[in-house]
Amino acid sequence: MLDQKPNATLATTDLTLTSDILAPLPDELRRHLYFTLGHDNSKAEPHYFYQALAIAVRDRVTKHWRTTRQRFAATEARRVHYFSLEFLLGRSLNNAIQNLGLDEDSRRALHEYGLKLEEIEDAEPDAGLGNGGLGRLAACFLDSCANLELPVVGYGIRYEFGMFHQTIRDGRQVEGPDHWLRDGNPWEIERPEDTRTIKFYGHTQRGLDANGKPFSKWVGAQDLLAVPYDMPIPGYKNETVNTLRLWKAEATDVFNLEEFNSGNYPDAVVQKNTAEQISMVLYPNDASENGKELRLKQQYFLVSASLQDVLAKWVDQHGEDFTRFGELNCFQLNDTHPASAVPELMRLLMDEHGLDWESAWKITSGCMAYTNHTLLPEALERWSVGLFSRLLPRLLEIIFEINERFLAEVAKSHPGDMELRRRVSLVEEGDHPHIRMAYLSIVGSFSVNGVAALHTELLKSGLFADFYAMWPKKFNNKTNGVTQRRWLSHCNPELRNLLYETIGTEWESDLEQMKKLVPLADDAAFQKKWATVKQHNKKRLADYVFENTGVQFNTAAMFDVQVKRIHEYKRQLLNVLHVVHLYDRIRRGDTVGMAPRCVLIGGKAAPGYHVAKLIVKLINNVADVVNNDPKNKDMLKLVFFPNYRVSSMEIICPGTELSEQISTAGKEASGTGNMKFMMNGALTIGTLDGANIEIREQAGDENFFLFGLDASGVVEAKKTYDPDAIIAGDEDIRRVMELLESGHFNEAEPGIFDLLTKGLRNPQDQWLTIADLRSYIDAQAEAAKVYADQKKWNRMSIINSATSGWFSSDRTINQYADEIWKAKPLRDKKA
Ligand code: B1H
Repeated sequence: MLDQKPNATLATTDLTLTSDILAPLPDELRRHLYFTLGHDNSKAEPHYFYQALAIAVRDRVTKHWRTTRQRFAATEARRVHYFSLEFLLGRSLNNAIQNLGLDEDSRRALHEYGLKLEEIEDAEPDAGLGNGGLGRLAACFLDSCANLELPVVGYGIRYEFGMFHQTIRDGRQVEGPDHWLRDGNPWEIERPEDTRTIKFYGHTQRGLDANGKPFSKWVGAQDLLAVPYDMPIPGYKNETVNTLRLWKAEATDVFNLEEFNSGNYPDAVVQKNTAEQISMVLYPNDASENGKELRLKQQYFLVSASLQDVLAKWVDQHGEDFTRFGELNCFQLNDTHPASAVPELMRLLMDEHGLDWESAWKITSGCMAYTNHTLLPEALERWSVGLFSRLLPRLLEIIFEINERFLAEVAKSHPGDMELRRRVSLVEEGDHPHIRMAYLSIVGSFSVNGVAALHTELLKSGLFADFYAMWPKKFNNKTNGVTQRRWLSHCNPELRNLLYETIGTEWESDLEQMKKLVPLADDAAFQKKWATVKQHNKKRLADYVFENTGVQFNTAAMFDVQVKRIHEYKRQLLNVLHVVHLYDRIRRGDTVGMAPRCVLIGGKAAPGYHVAKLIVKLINNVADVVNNDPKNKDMLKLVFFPNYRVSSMEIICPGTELSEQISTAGKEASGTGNMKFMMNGALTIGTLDGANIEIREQAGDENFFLFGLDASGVVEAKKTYDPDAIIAGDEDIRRVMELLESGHFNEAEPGIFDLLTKGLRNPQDQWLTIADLRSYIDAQAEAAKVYADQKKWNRMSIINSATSGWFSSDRTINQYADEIWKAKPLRDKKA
């Protein structure tokens, strides 16, 4: 079946040639189906076609992967290592097909079997190795780094189970396991030769070396293995393929053998399980306390394996000379989750490579960079000193010494200011002292960045003000972005084609080109095409909603969407209150000026977050009542979309008209869903929070539905907040609360929502939902009014897409590369 080229033989020793003997894609598909998977092609399930096509495409990726590695190895330039506990990749097949320009070939190959590419792509499970925005950001960043040909490697954990699977039973969230690797993963290659050994527990021993210098050793530790699995990250049509290296935990053979020989076979197996637990499951908490020993183990496991990996490659190339290590390496820490990289690099440089403290510190603090993603106090990591000393005794020693030296400096620069020293100490004192991981990251890094302009300002003026006063130059902003290859080109093929015919193809690697649409915003012919595309995407979304919920969306109605993790600060409750308000109006017969709406809410609640789970239940109950009320003749629909994930956003965001970005101002660091919606022509209704502010700046105030308090207004309002008075003084709001509190949505289960309604009425309510409700209702009415004028709406929609260039992760990554990493693209000079 192989295309026998005369000069290509499998016996060749030049591996670069083997890729040239790949047959045309249809032949490769057949070969893999038949030989690799052992299937009779006439009866195979879509799943096997997916596998076969994925392997065939991967083989083509492999060629560029090898040449990229060779190119990087041959160049002396700063390498970047992106450390993250999460990489929310979603699906890989279409991404690879698109980036390698294999779309037509793939379709042709499947056509022979009467199959469509889309059906086959649906058989791929999402790689859900992340919670939400932070994990998806890491995935978008890898895509942009490959697109820009930057020498960046992602380092993470190969969780056996990703983000849990969510189903809804009786309106409540039920979690199920996400065994995404069950049928094998064609996108990974195991690299056992790069296995690293990781230590836990034990204790430290102090002594004097031959020169009489004191040293400390980590002894009596338990070992386990970190085995790397590499995933290719293809760049967009540039023959660059970068690497995401994910570690799997395994027990060491030595350990098992000892137990086995002592006749203790069951114990050996138990040890193996304990070791493998470390990479077993992603913690699904998103921006709130994890606090568990296993989580700290995961963090250190990732950090130690990755640093050892980088150091081993350094030593291969440069021997034990670390003079230029800091100049040629940079570690970007995705929040504090990998913050133990600071003491671990110190340990490796000193204990394993013999450097003294000063040299090790100069290197470490010169190559670590830290990104903060949240101001929420419950998400700021603090690890108990007790746990740290048990699990990572040598690291704790190093952290204490970093702290001592740092506080001595503070004492010198601020003599007598004990209060300052207490505030900035890496150790929070008390009955149960804790390590403040954010402070450790700041002290150990040369760069600290926030993820949107407002967020960075709030870091500087609030949370990290003392550190900002000490080191103003360390602090910088890098507003988040998303990759337009996935979030426009791939997920919205009809819009992609319209853009191709209107402004060409350059926007795929330079999103600022979208500006060329601005002059067309009022062009009647273009508006018509624009509206037709949106209409088709709404149909696609309506079908998807029907398949997943049984609820039929009317495609003539406004599609109003809020998808993100369920969290009080994101205020899904505010959205529900508005829906209840519309429902109340419909029941009163007051529908003048109301636009028919289909409201979709989706997202996962952390399994232990009771209030968030109750909000899911409320959404489902309200949906049930609203959708089945005979008075409601298709004016209003509400659905809770189950198991929201990357691949569902790919269908949801092109079909969305109104994007809900309604967090309490000052709480959402950036948001990235907001950017995906904007690119796809949705209008935003939102507060002045996170990147919403920049979205409004780019699109223009007149193309954004603004409401609510701003961040300083929130601080001010809290002082005198009286929700009961607001409710009593506003007839619409009073009626909404009455409906909720009368049990109208929970007749069979009285009282179940009391926690929520009491929370809304609580003067201490942190999220100020009632404070913003009037303003929100009015902004929603304004949106409905504009929606009635489709010419105006389409104009605003076009302007939003046209001005979304700033929100490409290519722009973000260019800024990281220029301003933090000092990394240069390794251009493949094409002939
Ligand atoms: C964000 C997290 C997060 N901020 C802890 N913080 C986690 C914190 O498992 N944990 O322990 C997981 C995630 N995630 C999000 O980051 C912000 O809330 C968004 O506003 C932001 O857009 C996103 C990317 O910067």
